[in-house]
Order: sequence, then structure tokens, then C-alpha cells
Amino acid sequence: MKITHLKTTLVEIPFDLPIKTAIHDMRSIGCVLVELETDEGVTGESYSFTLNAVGLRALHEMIVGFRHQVEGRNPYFVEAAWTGAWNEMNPMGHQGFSIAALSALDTACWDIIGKAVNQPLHKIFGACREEVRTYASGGLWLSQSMDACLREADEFVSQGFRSMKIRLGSENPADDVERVREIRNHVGDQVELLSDANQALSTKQAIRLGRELEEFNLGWFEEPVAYHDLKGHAEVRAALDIPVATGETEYTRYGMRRIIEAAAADILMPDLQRIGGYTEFRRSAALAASYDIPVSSHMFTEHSLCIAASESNCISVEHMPWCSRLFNEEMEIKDGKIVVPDRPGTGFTFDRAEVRRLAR
Ligand code: SMN
Ligand code: MG
Repeated sequence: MKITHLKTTLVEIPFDLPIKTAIHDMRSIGCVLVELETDEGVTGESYSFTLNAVGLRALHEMIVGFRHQVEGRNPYFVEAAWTGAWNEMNPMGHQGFSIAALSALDTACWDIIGKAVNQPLHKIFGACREEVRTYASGGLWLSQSMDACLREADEFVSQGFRSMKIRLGSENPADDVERVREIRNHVGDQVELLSDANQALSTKQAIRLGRELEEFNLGWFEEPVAYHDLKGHAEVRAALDIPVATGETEYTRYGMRRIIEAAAADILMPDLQRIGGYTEFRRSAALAASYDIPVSSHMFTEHSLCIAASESNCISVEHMPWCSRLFNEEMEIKDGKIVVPDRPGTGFTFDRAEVRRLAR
């Protein structure tokens, strides 16, 4: 079996309303869709994205620049493709778009493997569960009013969620406390609330805010300080009872290793695009497991289900609905969990008509 052709398509998915976190101002995402065609008629699919489609063409160039690492190769030699691209990108660095390109190619190779043997990837990786815990993340943004947040919290519960993430990092910390208090009072004690400050705080601000939030029983406090400030993360973690989560802005197992060595996280959050595809996600989850640290996947909900269902220390997937319209298949949420599809490969295929409508 050989990969014969790398095909790419650019799309932009607009948001209904602009969205703000403490550091992001978002109107859309741009995606590079990757298709790896083979001589046996099986095609592997994946995607990478940028916020507001900024630099989308640069990301695209990076992906097609590694075309020769996959075209002509047997897709089962996915680790060889991974290592080939890894070695070749050494001078440009093992972070950013270079890793995003590697991730997209790796993920598409694995999708081919699953489809070729007609098995879902979690079973190929070694399955440990058929449903994975999730939390609603596509809402409770900093740019929303309290009323809108409370309405949305109700919607999440009626959609089957039992956990949701609140964005923090308001200019006035009292507003953050108020936000969490109101949402907690509204949803009650049976719903898990998570929080994400998107790196907006100093260590002292994070500790002070965290202390005020402790009474609301938050499941975690995510990126309380700048992602690269591992010492700050460790100090926040030592000062508070709330578990600290981080890792979405780090790259590869080496990034995860730095976080672990700095004792900076209770929960690691690998992101499929920034970790280096399934190959590197599995290594990272195993690394975390060797320290008994749980992982929760960041973004890429559909494509992270197979990993969450095959890594025993993966406690949840982030539910972000942004890319769901790209796929023919819908995710099924029940009782706070997503059913892991038993379809081959990733279990998700691009909806051609929708892709054509979104093409740019
Ligand atoms: C986030 C994700 C994607 C864009 C902006 C913010 C956030 C999260 O950090 O973890 O969902
Ligand atoms: Mg986050």
C-alpha cells in the first residue's frame, strides 16, 4: 500500500458572534484540510487550523512542504514519516507550524490505517473505554453577559453535558468571582465547573483569585499564568487546592516533559495539532502516565475521541463545536460523555458539500 497524493483544501468557518477570552479576539477559524490518497482507494483525512485564519496560507505551505515525507510511503510506516519530518524540520524548530504540519500528516496516516483494516483507531491503539467524559467549552466566554452565560449553562445541561468551562481573566478580578458564583448557584452542585484564565494573570493575581474561587469547587484552574512560566504555574499549584491544568500551548512530548519536570500541572492538556499527531500524543500520554498525571485533550474533539478511549489516564476531551460542521458524522453526547464511534479510522469524514461552501 502506498500514499499516492497529498490533497489540501482551505476553509474558513465564521462564528455567529465574535468571541473573547482574556487574550483572544476571535471571529472565525481557518482550516487546512488534509487528504492522503492511496493506491488502494482509501483516503486518510485530518486538519489543522489557525484563529481568524491568520497565517493560514503559511500553515498550508508548511504542510505541503512535507509532501515528500508521505507521498510514495506505505502509510503503516507512520513512525518513519514522523521521524523523517521531525529530522527535516530540526533547523526550523520543533514548535509552531512545523509541528502542526507533522501533526496533520501523522493523523491522516493513522486514519488510513484504521480505514484500511476497517477498525476504529481506539481499538487499534488498544481500547480502554467506549464513552469518554467531556465538558462543554464552546461558551461561557469572557465577552458574554451574565444572562447569556446562565442561558448557555442551561443549554449545555439540556444537551447532555455535566461539566462546563468558564473563561476568566476579567480586568476586574471581582467580576471573575461573581461570574463563577452566579454560574455555580445557577447550575447547582451536580455540574462540574472548570475555569480557564488563558494566561492572563500574574502569579500573585492567580493565587489571590484562586483563593477566592476555592469555595466554588472548581474542577481545575487552567493556564492561570503565561504558558511558558512554569515556575509561576508551580507556585499557583502549591498555593491552591484547585488542580492546575496546562499544556495546550506547549509542543510535543518535550513540552509535556518540561511541564512535568517543573511540577507545574495536575492535569496535562495536549492538543492534537501542537503535540505532533496521534503518534506523539500516545507518547505524551504514556509519559504523563509514568508520573500518574492525567491528561485531558484540548480542542480537536472529534479526532481526540480515539485517543481518549485508548489512553487510560485520559480523563476527558474538551468539547468545542467549531469544526463539527466539517464532518458528515455527529457526536453523540449522553450523560456527560461522548460515545466513541465504532466507525473505521478516526470515525469522522469530511462533508464535501459543506467544505465547498466554506472554501476560501
Ligand atoms: C481556547 C481554545 C481555543 C481558542 C481560544 C481559547 C481555550 C481552551 O484556551 O482551552 O478552550
Ligand atoms: Mg485553555
